[in-house]
Amino acid sequence: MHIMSQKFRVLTTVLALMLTLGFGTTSAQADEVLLTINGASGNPIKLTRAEIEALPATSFETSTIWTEGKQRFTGVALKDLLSELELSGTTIRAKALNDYSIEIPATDAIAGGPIIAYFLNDQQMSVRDKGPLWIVFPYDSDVRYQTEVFYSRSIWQLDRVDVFD
Ligand SMILES: Nc1nc2c(c(=O)[nH]1)N[C@H]1C(S)=C(S)[C@@H](COP(=O)(O)O)O[C@H]1N2
Ligand SMILES: [Mo]
Repeated sequence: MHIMSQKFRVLTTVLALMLTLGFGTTSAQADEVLLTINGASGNPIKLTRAEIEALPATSFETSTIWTEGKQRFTGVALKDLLSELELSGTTIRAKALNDYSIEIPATDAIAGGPIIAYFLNDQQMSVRDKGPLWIVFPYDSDVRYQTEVFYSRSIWQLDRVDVFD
């Protein structure tokens, strides 16, 4: 009887720990607002990690000037983000946590073009590793993307996007 209750206590403690360390952490991150979008409508759209991951996903492999060897990026294509949220405009101003800011012409948002990546090799990226959101182009697919103009549009630690004309 005594041994049983002790086992039960150990079991419930382990379960509680799993909930707080495992499940708890995961849902907190899923609920975290990663991106604030301002379009013509005026009301800012705040997207959590879960909401961003629920948008149509695109993956590609490419090398980059910031990483070694081929890397697999997964995210929402800029094109799909604009269409899913019904955002229109000629220009996308992207801003980073460190207040780096760059304008990306909406004409860049094409199929086979840039994505807002949230996974690098199927793993979340920490702020230290250019995450949690990083606009990446499929550099290997087009030499045009292997230029300073597109490197400058490859904004990491992205947290705000404004779409305007
Ligand atoms: N968040 C963030 N993204 C950024 C930058 C930056 O300062 N902060 N610099 C941009 C510029 S101007 C270029 S050319 C490329 C390359 O930067 P690097 O040479 O410092 O790696 O990253 C771009 N993305
Ligand atoms: Mo640059």
